[in-house]
Amino acid sequence: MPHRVADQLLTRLVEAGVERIYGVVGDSLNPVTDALRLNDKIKWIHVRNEEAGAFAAGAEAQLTGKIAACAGSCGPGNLHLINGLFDAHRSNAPVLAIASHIPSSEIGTGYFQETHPQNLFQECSHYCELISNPAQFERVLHSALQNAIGKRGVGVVVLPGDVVGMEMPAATGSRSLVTQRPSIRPGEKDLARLADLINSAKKVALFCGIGCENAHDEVVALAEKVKSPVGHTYRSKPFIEYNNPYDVGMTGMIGFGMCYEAIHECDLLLLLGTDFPYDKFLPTKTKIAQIDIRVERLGRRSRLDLGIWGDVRETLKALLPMLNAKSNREYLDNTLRKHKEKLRKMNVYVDHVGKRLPMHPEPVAAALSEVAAQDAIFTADTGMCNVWSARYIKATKDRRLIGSFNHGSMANALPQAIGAQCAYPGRQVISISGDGGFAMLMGDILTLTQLNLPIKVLVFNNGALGMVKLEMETGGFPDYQTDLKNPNFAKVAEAVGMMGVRIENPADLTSGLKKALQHPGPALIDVVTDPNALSIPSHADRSQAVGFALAMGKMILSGNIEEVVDTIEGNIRHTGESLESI
Ligand SMILES: Cc1ncc(C[n+]2csc(CCOP(=O)(O)OP(=O)(O)O)c2C)c(N)n1
Repeated sequence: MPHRVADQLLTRLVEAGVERIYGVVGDSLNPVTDALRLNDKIKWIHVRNEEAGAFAAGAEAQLTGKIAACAGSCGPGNLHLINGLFDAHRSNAPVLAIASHIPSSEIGTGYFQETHPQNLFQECSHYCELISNPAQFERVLHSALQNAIGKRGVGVVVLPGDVVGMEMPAATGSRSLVTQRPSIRPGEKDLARLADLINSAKKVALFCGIGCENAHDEVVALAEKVKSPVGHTYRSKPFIEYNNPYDVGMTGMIGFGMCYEAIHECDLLLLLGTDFPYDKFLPTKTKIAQIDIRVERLGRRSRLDLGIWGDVRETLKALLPMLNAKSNREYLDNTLRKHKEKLRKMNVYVDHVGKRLPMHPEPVAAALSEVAAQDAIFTADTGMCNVWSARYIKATKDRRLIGSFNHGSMANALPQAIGAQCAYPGRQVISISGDGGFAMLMGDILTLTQLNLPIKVLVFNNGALGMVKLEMETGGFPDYQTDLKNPNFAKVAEAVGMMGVRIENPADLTSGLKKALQHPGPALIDVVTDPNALSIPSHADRSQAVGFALAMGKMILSGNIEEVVDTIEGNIRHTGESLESI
């Protein structure tokens, strides 16, 4: 049997540490799938939509830190990868995408299924090249892998079906992929300038991003030494919130707690490994220093007094001995006291409002956090369930939480859970979606039963594209086309061979969730919640209240009085006991 390009592809992927390829088989990919059939070191993970495959690969790469792979057949097959690849790329997840292509002799003729993947994937990759003949294969594949691993993002190889089936020229030997990252420590002068800034400031606040992923202890030590409150982004929540007496929550639209106030009331803000994009939630008058391993991020969100190019952990390790310990805890203690009070008010939605019908989403997330494993992996869809997850799922040392945090795509949670469960077969994996996001790639629940992946899928079934409804209302638009007519998702799950649990009453929450989580196979929990559940941002913006009033006024003028009453009643019900927290 000749050694084909397809066989060599798998050899190289195994060497790179790839354990599986997510995708859908098809025509031009046949030599690859045939090579897979004969290779026991790498598995094919058969998803129902290539987009799910790309999300799954991105999730695997984010969770393991290693390169993951996905593939799509020519034309529409690989085109489906694109949204998941954008997500992986923007999350700095090292992913190799194999975009299979039409026969090389047909390129440029308008052939059946012809697209130009090397153009299409440019924007969502560090490297994207067409392989036109076997002699070119090794170097292009190596470059795609090395770019994905080194620059952290997507590398794409475009492989025509005929080329991938051709015999490889004589073996060229391993190309020694470099996977070990260097640590970047700033120069002494920069460290001294940073130490001076911190030593001369009275009130220092920290705002932590994903760059703090491996720096929990250093961040807490810094906070302890200079008496700083510590805020964090959603993405860095799992790495910063736990075992952290200085934690003050998140800023931004989905934020909570005292983060917004802490970073505005300090006289020096340290941005640690964060590229938090919502600059209107960042201060403009405070002194700001930023540390990031990506130099291009320094200063692009806010004015800077000092930018430091370095790895957060390495920088803090070098910096800590240069700092004078502060003794005045007034700003820190005030902030922590107010934070505790805000958390108490936030929990009103769980303890009191949460007992009412229609069910509110907050007690659902809080109950899930209580019953989920201490090392569970959560994936959260874009939409309101992000708010509930950010606020009520508690971080622990070993829990992980990922979402489409930079790209902001819906329908990410279920396929990301597939990637998580494949990478960690022994861990509890919980996908959290809205009904809109879930339905968007719902076909892939079939993957759970087909591959017997014991994923637990929680759907907030509020019959609405809730986040958009809220955005419309607070933006002054009457909500339009946001209603969803849903089936009983638990019954759908049962029909496809999963356990289905439907929860309509808060009293059944804990038992229903436990039943699903204890089930050894895949399970779906369909939780019916209030479409009018409002989330109050950590820092309320007056224009949103004005927008809401305007939207209601417009709806009254167009005769939709009943809907207005429903919306307002729902929101009053929802915010009733916590209005003072606005
Ligand atoms: C692929 C994609 N399409 C559209 C949007 C815009 N969008 C953001 S949130 C949202 C609604 C989400 O609704 P649902 O999943 O039901 O969750 P809910 O907000 O109701 O909890 C939409 C349409 C998006 N972010 N991604």
